Amino acid sequence: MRFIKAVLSCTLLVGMSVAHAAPKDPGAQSASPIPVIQAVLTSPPWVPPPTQRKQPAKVVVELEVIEKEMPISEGVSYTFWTFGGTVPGSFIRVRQGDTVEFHLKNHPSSKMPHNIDLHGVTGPGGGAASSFTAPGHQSRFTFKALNEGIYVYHCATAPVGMHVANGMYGLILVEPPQGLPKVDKEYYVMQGDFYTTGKYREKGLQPFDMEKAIDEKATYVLFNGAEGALTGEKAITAKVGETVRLYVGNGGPNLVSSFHVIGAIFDEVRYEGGTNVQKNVQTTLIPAGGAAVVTFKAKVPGSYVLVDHSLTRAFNKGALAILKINGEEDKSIYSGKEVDEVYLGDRAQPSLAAVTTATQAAAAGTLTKDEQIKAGQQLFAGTCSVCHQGNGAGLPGIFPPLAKSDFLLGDLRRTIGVVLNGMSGKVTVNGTEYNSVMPPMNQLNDDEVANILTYVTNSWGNTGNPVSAADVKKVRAAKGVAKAESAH
Ligand code: HEC
Ligand SMILES: [Cu+2]
Repeated sequence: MRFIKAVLSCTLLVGMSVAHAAPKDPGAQSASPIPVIQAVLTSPPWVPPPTQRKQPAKVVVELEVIEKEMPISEGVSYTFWTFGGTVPGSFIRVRQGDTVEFHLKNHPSSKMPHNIDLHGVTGPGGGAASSFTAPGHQSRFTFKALNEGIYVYHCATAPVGMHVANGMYGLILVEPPQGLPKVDKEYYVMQGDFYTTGKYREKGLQPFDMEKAIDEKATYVLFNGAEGALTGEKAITAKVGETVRLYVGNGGPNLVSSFHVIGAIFDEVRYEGGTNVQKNVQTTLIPAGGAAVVTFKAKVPGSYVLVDHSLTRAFNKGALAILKINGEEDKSIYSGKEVDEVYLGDRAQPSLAAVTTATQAAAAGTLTKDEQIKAGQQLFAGTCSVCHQGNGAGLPGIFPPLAKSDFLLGDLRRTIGVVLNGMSGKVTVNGTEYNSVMPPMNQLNDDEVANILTYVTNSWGNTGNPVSAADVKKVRAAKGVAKAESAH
């Protein structure tokens, strides 16, 4: 529905006029006029309709740079620099042989100058040299789309890495003259890595961290510019029997993507965005500043998870999106049972509103125990329940219980230490010995640990005082000490 709306509103803007062509234009019929067409641009995940033109045209593209604050994760915002107000920028679709008149505008509210380098342009800088545009100005250049393919465009203003890290990239499709084979659904997905001074999911407005960017230590790796941009209500969809085509780009600035859809095999991949087609592909590598076109038929209903198969990026940095396929089961292909919720935890559908409420309350100094418990419950589901189970009962012989655990309730400082530093070796809980390993959970910030433990110490029959972020901070500072204690 959103797609139709986008296309309709764009179609109204399409101005079609006819210019009497310069006959030297090689792609054009010598005497016939070249149509002048206003390009239809779409916001991700939508793709403009096929050009369906038999001849080249002069296509006018108007793209505006807008610097704006937008959510990057639940309760976290970031000042993005965008082509067209979205990350990735507007999708541009032209036909091989078209002459593209490109207008780059830089909104008056911008603080920075910007330009554009389109990988589909043949010429120095891919347009960058001709498009340097100060705030409140616009520039224009023209290029001929000589080669078909799917191409990345990006800002190339110094410091280039910073402009790109702030979201300045998108895709331009140059269709082959005969067009691409017809499919049922087309979507626009683009990966990017982001660098914030705060930790992953640390709340509030997060500034760009140049040092992390230079070290290539991404805080977030995302599809379409925000955690949850393509999950839950915003998941992309298809019906059983439909053919889905994804235009997948990678803006970088630094990381290459091992693009994979959990549970699907790509029938065809136009790898590196080129014209060769590879068939039956599980994972396709998309370099920074590169793109691919993947096509597959939706055969079995369910939730399919798009990931960068460098998996901590998917599960700990946000590189995760959902394709929801609706329709009839086909038991001859797959016996049933949905994607395991435990596998995805809270990642598939980040409903972390209570976490945001608690963070805001903590900042305002009004945080209540009840708010901590609600936030902790959501975080526990995504972080701890996979082992200790949603009801805190653990699993016999492997994961000790948190419900009514004498160990946990006996020494809160020690318990905080277990969460931050992990645990290994023998531990006795309610008279039963466990000898296993819990990995450190030190990716959680002080607020998150405090809220989780307030939830844990006030659930399943446990009762206790709230744990404060200050308590956690103290234990984190005394890391070595806590480790020694928890080993006993
Ligand atoms: C990957 C599985 C795993 C995850 C995730 C995990 N734990 Fe554990 N946890 C364990 C194991 C295994 C032990 C026992 C370690 C041993 O035998 O030395 C343990 C021990 C504990 C203990 C001490 C023993 C007890 O039952 O009181 C506490 C407290 C605890 N975990 C809390 C948490 C909390 C809170 C989280 C989420 C922030 C969490 N754990 C996440 C596996 C896990
Ligand atoms: Cu820029």
